[in-house]
Amino acid sequence: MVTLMPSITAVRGRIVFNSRGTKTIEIDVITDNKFMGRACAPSGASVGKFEAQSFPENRAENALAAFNANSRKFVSLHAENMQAVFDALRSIDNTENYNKIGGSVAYALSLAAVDSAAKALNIPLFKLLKPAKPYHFPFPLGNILGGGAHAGPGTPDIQEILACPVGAKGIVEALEMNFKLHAETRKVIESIDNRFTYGRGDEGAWAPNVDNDKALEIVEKAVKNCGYTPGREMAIGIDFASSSFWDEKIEVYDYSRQGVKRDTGEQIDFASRLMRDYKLVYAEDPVHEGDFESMAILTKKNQKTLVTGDDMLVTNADKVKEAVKYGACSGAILKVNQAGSLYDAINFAEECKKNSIKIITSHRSGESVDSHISHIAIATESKMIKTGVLGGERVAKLNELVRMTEHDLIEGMAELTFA
Ligand code: 2PG
Ligand code: MG
Repeated sequence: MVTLMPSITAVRGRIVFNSRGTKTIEIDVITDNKFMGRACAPSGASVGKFEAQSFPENRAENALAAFNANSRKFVSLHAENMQAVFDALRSIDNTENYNKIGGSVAYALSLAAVDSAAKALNIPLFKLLKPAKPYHFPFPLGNILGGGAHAGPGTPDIQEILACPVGAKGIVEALEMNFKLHAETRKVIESIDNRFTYGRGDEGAWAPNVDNDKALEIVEKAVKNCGYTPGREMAIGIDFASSSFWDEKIEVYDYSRQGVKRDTGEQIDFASRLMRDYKLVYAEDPVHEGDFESMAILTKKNQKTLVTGDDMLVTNADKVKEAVKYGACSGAILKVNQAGSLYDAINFAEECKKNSIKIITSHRSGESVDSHISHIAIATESKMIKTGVLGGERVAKLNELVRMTEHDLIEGMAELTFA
């Protein structure tokens, strides 16, 4: 049987709004005149220095204008061919960070293209991205309680305290465990603060007026109240996002909300203590994005924790090579929009796999209701998917995982052994 490759017959871009109400780029790709793929670029609040730049001169209008001026270059490409889309983007913008056309265009175009190709070929997106088994569900890493760049004054300096239901036997059970913990956490906060307003940050995590230590105690108590043993059925994780409170002039981590400053040695000790005391399964960006040496110390010292680079790696294959030289990470966040196009992100995933670094596919704090990342997580053999717990744009990704249980191609949960 001859399978004809789906060809792009039209593209269309527009400015829409993300979950924070700020402008972003959405692109439609039409394949074979009738199969429409659509993708909307997300955006971060804690942004790595070396990420793709979302918009030229930080204006969504400029990204749309650059896309419209070049849109004909994408017509007649094979929609499933990620490299062809990448090459066309690169013929327009060869800058390292996509500052001419905008990372938002690279993201939305490359995702919309494979979305339309999957529809034309009548296969699920994860199968288009990875044609052969094995396929496994990633563990949902849910943001339970947070602060930092995602919430206002009074909340913890630490950006995210996360839950990973490591004991779950299936994806639906895993999601239910995270929902239960999120609800229980609210009750624990109320029990210590009768003025708690139920405020939540950008990703739906509770944003109470507590310091970092109290925040961790609250989540640990909620885990126990749910009947789970921390680290056994339900494990805790942290995204420190420490670049956002690293003061490079005086070389200290400035926990300004708590009124504490830590130098590099103290930060390593603090992060290690939290990993040990709370049996953390996951620790993201415990030191700032440029400090590969300290990450290496933490990775070596804490082998039961996925010591993960986000701002440090910015979904960039060359950064992974650098990290490997130091032994800097055991885990790596994959966010397509940090890299730019899907092709860039898949290269990053290959580099991680080659070096046995575990992949965690992630949302951004500013999101849409798209659910492509649920497919990308499965196709890249991610161990976890970081998507938040509550909020329509978060639940959209989780519900896509639920729908995926209808594909008997997917064989249970990912293996979560670290050594
Ligand atoms: C992070 C992300 C997602 P942002 O730091 O990992 O949780 O946040 O999208 O704001 O960078
Ligand atoms: Mg992060």
